[in-house]
Amino acid sequence: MATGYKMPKGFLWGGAVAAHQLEGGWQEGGKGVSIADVMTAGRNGVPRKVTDGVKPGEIYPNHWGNDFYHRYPEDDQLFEEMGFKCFRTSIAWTRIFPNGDEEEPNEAGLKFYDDLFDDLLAHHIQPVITLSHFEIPYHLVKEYGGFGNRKMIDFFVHFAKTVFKRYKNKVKYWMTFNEINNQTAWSDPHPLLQNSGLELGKDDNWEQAMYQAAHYELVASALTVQAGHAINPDFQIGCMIAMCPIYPLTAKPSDVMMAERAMQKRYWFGDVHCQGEYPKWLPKYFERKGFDMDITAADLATLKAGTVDYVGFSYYMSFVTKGKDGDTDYDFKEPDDFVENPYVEKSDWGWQIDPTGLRYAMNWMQDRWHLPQFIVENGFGAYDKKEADGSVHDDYRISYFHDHIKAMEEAVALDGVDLIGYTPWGCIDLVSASTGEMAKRYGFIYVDADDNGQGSFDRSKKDSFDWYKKVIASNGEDL
Ligand code: P53
Repeated sequence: MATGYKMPKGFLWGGAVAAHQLEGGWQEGGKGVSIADVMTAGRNGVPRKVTDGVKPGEIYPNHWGNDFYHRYPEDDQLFEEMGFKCFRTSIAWTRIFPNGDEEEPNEAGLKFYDDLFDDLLAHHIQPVITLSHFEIPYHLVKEYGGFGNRKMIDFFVHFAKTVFKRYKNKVKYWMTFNEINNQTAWSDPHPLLQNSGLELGKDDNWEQAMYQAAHYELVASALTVQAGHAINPDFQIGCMIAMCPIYPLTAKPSDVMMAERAMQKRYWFGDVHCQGEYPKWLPKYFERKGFDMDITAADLATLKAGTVDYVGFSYYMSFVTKGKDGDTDYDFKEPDDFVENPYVEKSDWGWQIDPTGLRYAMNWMQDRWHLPQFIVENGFGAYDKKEADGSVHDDYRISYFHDHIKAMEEAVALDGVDLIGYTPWGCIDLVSASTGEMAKRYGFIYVDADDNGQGSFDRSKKDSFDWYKKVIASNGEDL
């Protein structure tokens, strides 16, 4: 029965992952150590730690991931069977530049992605590539302080140009920095470490450091967009925003004002990426806070000249905030100023489930940024139970996808949002970014491995595999 709307012709149905969360092979093919390789395993409610190098006795789940490095031919076959038109992954920076500051790239690393992309293309699946997905070379963090240092712009642009030239006939869709805006959150593991590689604790003024690192990343992104278009004018180069709309708890004006401030603080990154300009409130905020920022006139010209072609975004959940009595600055701080939404359910990890929030966010972005959109992550992390016969009855996941895809299709068919494609997160089980668990599973494909890397790593289909296959086969009509 047709319960959904057909998506436009050529719509890119697929799946999404990131190199460090599934490849494993952390020391193979000359790969260097990335920030993900020094992150220990956490658990639900127990944050991961970043250690000073790889320490004996600690568990580092990204060292093995789901072993995609060795098994991708089998996985690509399964993706084709589901009907994938595209597959989003990242290029591990440390496979190409093991330390990050080399002049010459590592040929074995380049060859790995050549082979992977060729295999995907042979299965009629186009690669969609993130350049930086929480994978900064650890050497750049230690020696340069990550994106707290302006030199990082050159290292990143050199990396981007190298892979643009190498894969210019294999990859069309690119993104610069994964979830660049998650750095605004003060939580464990701190997204600043994952994203910008800033060494926290060294800097008393973390907030100023965050804005400075973000600025250098935005300049690097803008230079990358320009370089990419010069290498291949057909490239589509997007940003990647973690889209979690923030609602006011009530109609009380101070709640509404706080929610607006919260949205400004999470989404100004998108304003710079898409419009090439800082929003008006931000210089005022820097001034009020006494932040001493290194933002030059040349940087501002670069930002203007390097706006993105599309908005890539993740959507998992929405948030809620409320105003504070007497706070006329509405100085929103995440996550302290979040409150629970009494109207929605939550996952086992406390992520609020809100399909309408996806349609709301798509409308909000279309009206604000006026660019094509690409949903490059969406999904439901859950504990799965593998039955004795090998099956996994993940009806909760099917239900999550049903409701979110329906909301997405309404945004396209009824609201006119310009959407390129949809790639659910963790289409094959992989290591969780926030907790390092395998047990927080997202996949249509089950991987037999536990949090300590024990198991056969064999692949099998969950019930959601056939459900998603049917959705793709009907181009979104049959949900
Ligand atoms: P995990 C926070 C909020 C929303 C998305 O997350 C987030 C995060 C940071 O964890 O991350 C994205 O694995 C990210 C992926 C990540 C995925 O969402 O913590 O781009 O790398 O795996 C899901 O459940």
